[in-house]
Amino acid sequence: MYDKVIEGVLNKDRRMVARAISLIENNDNGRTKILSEIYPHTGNAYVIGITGAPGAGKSSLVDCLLSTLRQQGLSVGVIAVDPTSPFTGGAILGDRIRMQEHALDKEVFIRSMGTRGSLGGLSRATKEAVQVLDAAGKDVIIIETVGVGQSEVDIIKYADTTIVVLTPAGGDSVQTIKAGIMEIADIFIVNKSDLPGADRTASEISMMLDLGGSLREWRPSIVRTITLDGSGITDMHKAIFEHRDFLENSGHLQKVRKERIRRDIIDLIEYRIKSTVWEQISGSEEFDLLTNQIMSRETDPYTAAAQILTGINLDKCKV
Ligand SMILES: Nc1nc2c(ncn2[C@@H]2O[C@H](COP(=O)(O)OP(=O)(O)OP(=O)(O)O)[C@@H](O)[C@H]2O)c(=O)[nH]1
Ligand SMILES: [Mg+2]
Repeated sequence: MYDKVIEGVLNKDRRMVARAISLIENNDNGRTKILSEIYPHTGNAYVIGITGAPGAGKSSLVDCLLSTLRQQGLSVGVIAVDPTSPFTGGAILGDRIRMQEHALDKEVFIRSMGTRGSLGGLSRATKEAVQVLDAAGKDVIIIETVGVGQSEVDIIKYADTTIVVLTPAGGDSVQTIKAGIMEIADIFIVNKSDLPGADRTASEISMMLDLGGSLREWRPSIVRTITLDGSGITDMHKAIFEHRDFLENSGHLQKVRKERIRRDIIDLIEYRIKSTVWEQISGSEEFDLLTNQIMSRETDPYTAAAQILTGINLDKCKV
């Protein structure tokens, strides 16, 4: 069965792409096989991350971007990560309506992913879904995620170009947005620029960049957009490709991708060790006993950890 899925992905069969992502998401037994066999066919897609507060207009911007990318003849995959939704395996209603026109386009694949699965599973599954779309020949992959938790910031680390969407609303949006998210932006979008305060928001971002005295060679672009009438969308598109050119010409793209591979290997090793250890200690009497001994101060967690480790068989995680 897995061979059929793998072949389907490589042949750009949409149903099989969807199937592969579901299997990965559910941590199916075939997950590793699928991912390792498609891996040689990955590395060609350009990944764009788009993040920002709930309702900032991310999906609307993705929809506009889909149009410009399609006009360029590029095939596109979209993964909308919805950390608030336990549902998965299909588009969220709002996004479905917003991107409806593109959903019928065979060169566009839209998928939303919820929080089903374990902690940290969200970023893992999203990262792996990117690999599936990459192997299926998508030229560009867009990850939309609400900029709230650490897990979402982690996902964005897998993007080549990261777009942070802000809105003029409130006036102090720039101050309240999480520092971690500000730092990962390659492009700032001030969406809903039809609302008052857009200029102020844009200049606040600019000031913040000046104050930051950033050592980064790339100064993030600031683009004002109105998705309602498409204003600024061409500029956003241009900014993305300028950033891509910068990454390619400066050698940063290679560097960043290499760093990402190293992190992937470490993540995989950690994951295997953790689950092997967990399998062996959960429900073990020794674990229970030591916990009680720590409670009564007969021993301490440091000694206990060392003692447990001596009994752990790590051979199991090497296969
Ligand atoms: N005035 C105005 N409203 C906009 C603009 N762009 C989007 N909106 C509206 O903002 C609301 C949220 O848009 P979405 O594109 O769903 O925003 P989002 O960031 O994807 O939202 P979540 O995925 O729920 O976090 C919708 O009602 C849009 O119609 C804009 O440029 N101007
Ligand atoms: Mg959205």
